[in-house]
Formats: sequence, structure tokens, C-alpha cells
Amino acid sequence: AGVPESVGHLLEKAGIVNKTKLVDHGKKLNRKNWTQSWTVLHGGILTFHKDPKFSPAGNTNKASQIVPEYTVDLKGASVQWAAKDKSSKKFVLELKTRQGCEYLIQYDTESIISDWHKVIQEAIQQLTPH
Ligand code: I3S
Repeated sequence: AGVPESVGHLLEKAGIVNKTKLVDHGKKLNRKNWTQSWTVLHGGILTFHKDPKFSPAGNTNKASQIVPEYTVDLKGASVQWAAKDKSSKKFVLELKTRQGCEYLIQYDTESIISDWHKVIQEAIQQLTPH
């Protein structure tokens, strides 16, 4: 059992962004909860990790602080710049999944969020049968 050939072609990226979930499997959440997140794109999956500030006290092992919070399957997902009414923040992406979840992804540096837009868009396209 090896890595499927198609996975090897998928783009990969990791970095810090701000994110909040808006809709969970079709259910709109009552309020936003913007948090910083170590975010990894790998093999068509985008993983937002928990902010280490909120990990259980007393555990100072850095590796153990990297805990997934949301795992997003990009197959069938869509990403676009968010409409102004979605957030007062600048440079906000809206990511919608096939499973009916929605996330906002934001960073104050335009080049950083533009790079995320590009790689997420490309990953979605590579996952789309054509
Ligand atoms: O869409 P909203 O309700 O204006 O989102 C803001 C709130 O989540 C706010 O928290 P409180 O409900 O505790 O006030 C956040 O602090 C803001 O960041 C949210 O708005 P932005 O425009 O930043 O996404």
C-alpha cells in the first residue's frame, strides 16, 4: 500500500491564519470565534489546528500542542473572497465545503492570504474530476 499517485501531485502549504467557522453541516453558528490557527494543506485536506494558548495547562511539550481543530475536505469545496457583509476585517476568504460547512480565513497581509486563496483554489481544481 503506497501513497496514491494523485496525492503526490497535490500542492502543500502551511502557515498561520485567523479563522472562524460560520456554518457547521448546514447549521449556522450563533457567533464567530476568530482564533489564530496553524493551518496545513496536504493531500487535498486543509487542517486548522487549535491555538496552543488554549491547550491544557501544564503540558509544555511543543509537539503535543499541535492539535487539529477542523479538518476540511477540499473535494467539492469552493473558495472565494468574502462579501463585505461577512466580516469587517480585510482580506477575508470564504471556504464552503461539500458537507455544508463554511469558514472564514483572514490575514492582515494581502500577499499571505492571496497565496492561500491560490493554493486552496488549485487544490480544489485538482480534486475535481475532469
Ligand atoms: O459577524 P459579527 O457578529 O459582526 O462578528 C463579530 C463578532 O463575532 C465579534 O465578537 P462578539 O460577538 O463577542 O462581539 C468579534 O469580535 C468580531 O471580530 C466579529 O466580526 P468581524 O467583522 O471581525 O468578523
